[in-house]
Amino acid sequence: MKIFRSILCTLIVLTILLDTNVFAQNPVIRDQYTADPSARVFNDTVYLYPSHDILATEGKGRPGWFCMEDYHVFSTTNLTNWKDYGVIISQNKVPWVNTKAFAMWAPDCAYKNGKYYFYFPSPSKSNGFSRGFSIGVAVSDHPYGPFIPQAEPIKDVHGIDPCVLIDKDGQAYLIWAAGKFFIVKLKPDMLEIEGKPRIIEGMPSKGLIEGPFMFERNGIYYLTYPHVQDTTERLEYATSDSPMGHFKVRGVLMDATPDCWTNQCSVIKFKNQWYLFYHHNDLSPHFDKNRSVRIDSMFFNEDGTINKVTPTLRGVGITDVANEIQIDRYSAKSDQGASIAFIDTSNTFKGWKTILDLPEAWIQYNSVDFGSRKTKSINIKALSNTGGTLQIRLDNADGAVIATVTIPKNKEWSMIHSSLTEFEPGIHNIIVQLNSTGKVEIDWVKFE
Ligand code: FUB
Repeated sequence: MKIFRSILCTLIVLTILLDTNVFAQNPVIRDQYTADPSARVFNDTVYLYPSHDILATEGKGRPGWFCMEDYHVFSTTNLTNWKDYGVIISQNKVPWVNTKAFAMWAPDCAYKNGKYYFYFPSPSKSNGFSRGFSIGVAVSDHPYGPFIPQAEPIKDVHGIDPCVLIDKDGQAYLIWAAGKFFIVKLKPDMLEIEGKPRIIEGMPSKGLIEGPFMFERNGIYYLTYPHVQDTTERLEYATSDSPMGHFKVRGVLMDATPDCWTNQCSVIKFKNQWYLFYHHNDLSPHFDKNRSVRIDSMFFNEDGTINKVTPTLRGVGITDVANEIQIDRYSAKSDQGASIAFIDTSNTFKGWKTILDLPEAWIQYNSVDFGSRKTKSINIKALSNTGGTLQIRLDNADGAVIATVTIPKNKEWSMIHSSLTEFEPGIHNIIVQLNSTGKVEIDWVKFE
């Protein structure tokens, strides 16, 4: 009976975890901080292995600095709806990790011969925090765990931000940062290195480099990495015809921003499109050690160079019309009268709102899938201390107006329901415009 009850409890917990629906758009995870995203495609599903930033508190990490004690893994099949599988590794479950360090930094995951290998850096008990990081491995039968950590870190590897490249011939390479970038072959067991680590030559010699991520496309090996060229990290990339180098710096992948000192990225090809996973401090604008993962599309030129990626709020993926559409993650907006703010500055995890406060101010949200079943109405979660009128239209040739909604004067957020005057099947960009004077705040819109 006891065993049966415990199995039942485990199943319930698992079901809750697997059903957790994390938000779409940027940032992609909105109920916790995530950073240093390592994205991998396993079995047609995208898995995201980020660092998990938390706020240091008394006796837990160093206030004002990075603080991480565990890792979660997330997955998606459409880049829009994410599942959180919960904690896969925590520092107090790894025999070799210094549990006073709270420094479970950027990880990666690789698949080989039926097993998943999760690589993560941390100061070790024997090294102590000041003497640098070691890199350990945890092994699982599934990309989402449970992962069993090895008793000791990888021998003769010292540094942070591990990345594993499995080459076309099946050879696995471990790459990491320790002032410079290092690379070494992994033995077939994926747990030990083969030979001596080599420095990757050709990298910038001035300004910090870290977070290496290597991938291959059409015989070109790309090495992406954050680099402090000026005052904060920008993403750059280098190329080579071999994983071992020599690499040549090719350019900037994403410009630096003043608000977030770090950035780190990974690259995947999923359903014929290339994506750049990176981070910013969207949910913590005043403390850049609490970061959030973003995704944007990435495009190659014919000669194999990469177009610089412009960060967006809209991110990627097609939003189902029946979802709560967070138009504050916009694709475009009018220069005046349209702004974005946190719903509650004391709890940023509640997300953002759109504020329209000039006649004809508008905001546009791209790629909403209306499907083929007739959509009849719209729900808008709104707040207005003046009252106002919103017009909802499609960004197509005839700019079809699909709804005109009166938002009543109200001191509280309320749901306003209105019929659609038109329906057009398929994928559309939607525009929400203020068609009156006054001020209307919008949390989200949703169609039925
Ligand atoms: O997240 C902690 C560290 O910050 C990472 O390991 C670095 O690459 C930087 O993002």
